[in-house]
Amino acid sequence: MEPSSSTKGFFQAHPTVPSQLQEDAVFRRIISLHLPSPTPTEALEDLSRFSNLVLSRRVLAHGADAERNLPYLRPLTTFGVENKQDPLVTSEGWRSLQDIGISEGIVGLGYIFNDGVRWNNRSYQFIKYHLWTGSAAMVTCPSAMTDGAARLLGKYTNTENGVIFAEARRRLISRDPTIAWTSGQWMTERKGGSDVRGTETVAQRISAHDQARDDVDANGVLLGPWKIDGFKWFSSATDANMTILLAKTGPQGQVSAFYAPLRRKVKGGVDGETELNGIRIQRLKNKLGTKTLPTAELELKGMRGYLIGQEGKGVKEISTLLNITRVYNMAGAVGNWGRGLAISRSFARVRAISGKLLTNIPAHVRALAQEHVKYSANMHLVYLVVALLGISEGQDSSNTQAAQASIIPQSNEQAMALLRLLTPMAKAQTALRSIKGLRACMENLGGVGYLENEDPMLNIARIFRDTCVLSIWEGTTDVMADDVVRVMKGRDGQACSAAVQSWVEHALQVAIKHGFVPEAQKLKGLWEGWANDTKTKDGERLRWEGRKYMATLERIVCGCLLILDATRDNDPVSREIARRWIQPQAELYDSWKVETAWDKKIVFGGDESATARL
Ligand code: MFK
Repeated sequence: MEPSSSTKGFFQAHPTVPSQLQEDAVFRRIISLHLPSPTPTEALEDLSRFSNLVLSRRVLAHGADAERNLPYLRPLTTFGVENKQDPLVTSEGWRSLQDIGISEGIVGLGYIFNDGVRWNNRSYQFIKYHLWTGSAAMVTCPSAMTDGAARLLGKYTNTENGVIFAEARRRLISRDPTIAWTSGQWMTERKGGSDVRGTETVAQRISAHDQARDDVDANGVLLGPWKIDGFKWFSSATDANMTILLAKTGPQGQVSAFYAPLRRKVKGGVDGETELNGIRIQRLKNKLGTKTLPTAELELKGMRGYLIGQEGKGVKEISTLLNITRVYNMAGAVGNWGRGLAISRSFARVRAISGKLLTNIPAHVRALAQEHVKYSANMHLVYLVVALLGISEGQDSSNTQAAQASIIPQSNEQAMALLRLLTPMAKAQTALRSIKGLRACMENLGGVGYLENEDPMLNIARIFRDTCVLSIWEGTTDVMADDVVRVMKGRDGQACSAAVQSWVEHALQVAIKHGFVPEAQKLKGLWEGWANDTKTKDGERLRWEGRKYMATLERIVCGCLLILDATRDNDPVSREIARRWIQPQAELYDSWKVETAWDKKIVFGGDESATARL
């Protein structure tokens, strides 16, 4: 829509956020790196369609509806009796976005193996997810837990209750919204979120005699032989079909993991009537962001479920799920940030100050360029972790440019070691950086950025609010630092260090061969310090400085990734980004005007209209 004549001096046109597939140079490089080379046409067509869909009026209207009509509870029936049937109300927009995510395969794509093309499904899934997250009004949270639950249950489909787990998994990964399920992940209790050993919820095995034949879930499947009582304090996605939860078992009160459907058939009910499976929603949380997401306090009284894996191994079991939700967390962070930057670029192309477009104001472009360097580094980090996750599940990245460029490690052992170490670091760093980055994006739009816009296309404030949670849930920054230290000081610490060392050394050889000599020296020094400290300092000391060690590891790994990417084709902008990331404090240019010209190329790439005055 054209602005009115009174605003014309400030805005030369209405800002229109372009498809990130066309316009986000970093995203395009990630696609070319991590999808098979040459990029399959079917993938490009799907991404092209989807990149337009996520910015369509229909999808944005669903998001706006979900924000306007927040979930609420109706705990009592008309006659004041507890409403066990349908106490939670969600919006049309929320449910529609959930269905779109399901049918687009936001979870399912990770599990569908293509015949013919060798393909890392995880890479493709998360590339699509990058486009989705800024438009999805947080249905990505249940998607993350659904994916993690599918992976966990998939490990146990050949066990005693395997048929039940297999059926749940089939629904969790389905792309048909009429049969697909979502899952919750209930760990956090009043005693604390990070320390799950303090779990107070208890599960007791009931005798076969006490299991009535008509104790069945909403689909007629027998309810599990464990009765679970307790209280869950922060339970996201209370509208899910099932959950994975932790509860203590046995005389020693060891933490075990359970599967439980959320609904069961009402005994004697008519027409297949169902109710919650021993769950009372005490209240919904009132949060800074993620408002569309029904996060609740739940009282569990006689909830019925099935044990997953070995009794007492609940933390280990649920870590399968956690490691996947942490990948969603990091991909969500760079996805939201990428949307914020796309909005910032589109705004700069139309906003004029004293007759000059923001694209021609060096200070503005400089700040944008600094953000683009960090975004680029974090994108490479996230999509390495994503590829490693796929490899850990038996998928194949060997026919990608990432493999040719030695971004993908040579051996599986090396890949597993990198995955274990980089997951917590990447989760923590991308969350912190994207929160800061989106704050800067709000500022890029001036007052408009601070508005809770009715125009959902430009609502960076909403994206910022939703991003703030990413450094908190799924383990805070300190918990992630603690996890990194556990890995380095644990039984596999030495093997892990050796795996990272050989990956870094190879990257440094490539760097020197391609003229990144000072950068290679800098990274070498950082790596030697990191490796030496993590070997010689004790765990307690390392934990005290945990954030510093994560930031240094990020600098090293992202530096290597940016170099390995840039040397593929010697793209000048990519080389520049690598130099800036590795030596952020260095004086790299002869004059500020030269620096300004590079800033513009980093932000606007080959966009002729924006870079015309270089
Ligand atoms: C955009 C979308 C994003 C996602 C949305 C999700 C919605 C989120 C809702 C939530 O917030 S859910 C709750 C989030 N809570 C956490 O993330 C918990 C944070 N705390 C931790 O991660 C702690 O490190 C942990 C609870 C795991 C520590 O517990 P313990 O009991 O001290 O664990 P311990 O003894 O170190 O490890 C037990 C076993 O698990 C060990 O294996 P072994 O028995 O073989 O020795 C560990 O190696 C293994 N383990 C622990 N963490 C692991 C792991 N294995 C692999 N990966 C890990 N991350």
